[in-house]
Amino acid sequence: ASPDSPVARPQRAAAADGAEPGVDVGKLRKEILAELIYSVGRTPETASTRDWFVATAFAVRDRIVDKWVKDHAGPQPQKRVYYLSLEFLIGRLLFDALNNLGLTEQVTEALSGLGVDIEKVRAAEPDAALGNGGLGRLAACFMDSMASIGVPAFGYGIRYDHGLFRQGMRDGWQQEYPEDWLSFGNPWEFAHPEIDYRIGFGGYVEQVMDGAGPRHVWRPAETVEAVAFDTPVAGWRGRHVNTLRLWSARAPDPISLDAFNRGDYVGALADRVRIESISKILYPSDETPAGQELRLRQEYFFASASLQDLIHRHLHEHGEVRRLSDHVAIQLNDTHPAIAVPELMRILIDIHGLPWGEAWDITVATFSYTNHTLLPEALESWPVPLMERLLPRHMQIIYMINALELEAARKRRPGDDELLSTISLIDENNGRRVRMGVLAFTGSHKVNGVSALHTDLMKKTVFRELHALHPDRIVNKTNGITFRRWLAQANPRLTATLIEAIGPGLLDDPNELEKLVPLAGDSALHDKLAEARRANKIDLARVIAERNDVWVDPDALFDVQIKRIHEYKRQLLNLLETVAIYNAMRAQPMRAWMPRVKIFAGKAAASYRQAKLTIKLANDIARTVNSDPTMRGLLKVVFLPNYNVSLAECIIPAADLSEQISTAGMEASGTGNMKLALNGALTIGTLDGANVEIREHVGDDNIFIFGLTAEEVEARKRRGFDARAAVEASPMLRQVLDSIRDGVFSPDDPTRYRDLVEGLLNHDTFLVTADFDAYFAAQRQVFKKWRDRSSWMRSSVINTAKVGWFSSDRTIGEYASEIWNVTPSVG
Ligand code: T68
Repeated sequence: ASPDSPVARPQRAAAADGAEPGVDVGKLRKEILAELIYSVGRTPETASTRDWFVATAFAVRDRIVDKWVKDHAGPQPQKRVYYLSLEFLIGRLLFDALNNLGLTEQVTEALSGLGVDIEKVRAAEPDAALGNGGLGRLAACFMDSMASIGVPAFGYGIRYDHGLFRQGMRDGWQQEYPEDWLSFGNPWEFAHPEIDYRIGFGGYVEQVMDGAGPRHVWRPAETVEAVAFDTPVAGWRGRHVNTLRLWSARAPDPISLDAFNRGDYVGALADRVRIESISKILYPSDETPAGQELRLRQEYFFASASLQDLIHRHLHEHGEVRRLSDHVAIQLNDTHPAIAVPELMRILIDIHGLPWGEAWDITVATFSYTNHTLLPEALESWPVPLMERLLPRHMQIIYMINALELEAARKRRPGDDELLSTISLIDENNGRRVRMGVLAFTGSHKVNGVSALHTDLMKKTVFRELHALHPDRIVNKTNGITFRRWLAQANPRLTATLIEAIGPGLLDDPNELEKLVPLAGDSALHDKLAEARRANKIDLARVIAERNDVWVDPDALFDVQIKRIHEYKRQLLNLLETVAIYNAMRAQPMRAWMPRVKIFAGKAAASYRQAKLTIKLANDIARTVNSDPTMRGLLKVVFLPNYNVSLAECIIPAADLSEQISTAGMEASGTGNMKLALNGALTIGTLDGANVEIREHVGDDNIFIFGLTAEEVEARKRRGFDARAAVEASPMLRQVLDSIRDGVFSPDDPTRYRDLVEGLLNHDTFLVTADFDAYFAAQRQVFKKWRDRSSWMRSSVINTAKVGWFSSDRTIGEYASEIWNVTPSVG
């Protein structure tokens, strides 16, 4: 089966969108038809599903544009927010737009009148995957929320020709294939070849004298043009429309005619290919440093284009740069755009002639920075020689910032050399590198973590010294998700049931979900919810059958772990429990086992061997278990290939159990945990990231918490953790590891997992063995509850009812008031 085959979708709930009554279906039908003929150049007789998609998208886009143009006309009375992110994991946009404009019903009807099934049209849209995982998806949710609550904003990023790779499986091993979302064009975007900025690289810095004294001039050796592509982002009920502006790299000279005329046709294009490679491909690095020049070029390319663009707009509206921070707030999504800090300094000083002190005050007042990880290997740093070669003026500015900051710190804590070396922008321990985290921190007035625990750990670990020097700088902004996509669009059946129970107010205000609490024990509601969920599970079962050729029982418990594959996320722990259950079921086949399906999905970074081996192990276990007749279908294991936003929208509404089992202290927040809880799955998880706050909201009885806490993890590691002793103490774990090591799941290559098991015993960095028994016990609690249908359903309702707080509208509201100092115009 093709990994991109359409996902079956149910009928939508009436009024589950921002319905604008009075939109004439006949008129819409005419508009779609006109787009098909005049913009796509097809007739209904010759149109493919893709052509219909493009025609529909154009018709919908037209309705957004009027408002968009109005929202961008003239100076903004409000401060504008610029969200700089190297990733926007937006997924498909058609239903986003339809839902927010309240056109879902009408467009469904209009298309149906033309003999076209909207679900097929929906599936014809490529899934825009300009991001790796949570960080990129968060940026997409934030764009929706900023438009919905009325924060005037631009998202700035890169228009990669190829997004995150498509994941295929060959013999159970992950294969990466290029992704090609633009191959048929993109009806949502407006190309603006006239909006183009020059981005320099390399060269040298000169000091020149002008009227005001000495000035630095950077003479780059090479120039790249950044060209704008704009996508309008319409918020809820179309009240506000923002812009996602993505930059594409263009060579100033399209071809070398000299080379061409010499007959060197490849050489004639070589420069262009090299220069334009900047926006060719998304870096497939989830929390592993790319360590490559191209990545640094991407970062500077988009940071510089975005700053030039926003300053141009600011000057046009306000005439001078001195009051930039009154009108502009720039959010750095992780350190990837942190080079914007010295870039703004360069622009203010070298181009606008401001003195250093004033430029620095403006810079710090304008920037703020979000940290998404504490993992030391994921903290970005660049070799000084590389920076000096590529960005010589920026390196001078970085040295200057460093000197002034260290000087200030020395005055406050004389003699504390330890302090100076930890807060220095230059890491001297690893062959001189620029620490981008320190640069982002130093250049920002606010720095935020993404969950309460993560923020707390930031203060105690990576930013301990900087926090001591700037105690008001670090703040928490617990992540959120847009309920419009993750409830209303992804799960129309649940949404319709909820609206029937508590009214449509929940669409505008997620806190209204609390109205479910008094109904949590209502058996009639349970029946309706169970029916909706069963239908979602049948839809997912069909997708599993199609993609994996495995049939799963929709009445089984669907136990779901969907996220990037990473050792700290501990897919391995889940697999070990799977094997333990498999062993137990084989040993006692006649016990009354509850049917369960273990569902995994996620991509591994192409260079991450251990993660790719985990995928292979999952597939090996799946093959063994699924083909074992003694299982009688009571246990099924599935690894769904090519996890992306669209697949998530299909899995999440069908999940019963949500696996959030990272080693405590390592998952900054998680956002899948929120999506699954919202859709009524119960969480089994550690006290990590936002799980901690989810527990506070849903209550202890409605979540399965197990394992070491972040503090205990730290203490264990300090003491030196002995995995062998842990395994000796757990006969079950021993048996599980023996069977994997001895080739029970890899008879074709019995030694395949020997190193994996030995590695676990020698250095269990992520404390898998330490948490195994507790996890196994928690899984037994899950089944105890699952047997008691009404208790399970009650907890499920409470989960949905209590997670309204995790709406990204709430998160954005907090950024607006506590970081950006802007007042949302809606809500
Ligand atoms: C995620 N980070 C966190 N990083 O892991 C997750 N990294 O806990 C959190 O919920 C989410 O951010 C949103 O805050 C990432 O997704 C990356 O994708 C990434 C990409 C490039 C380089 C480093």
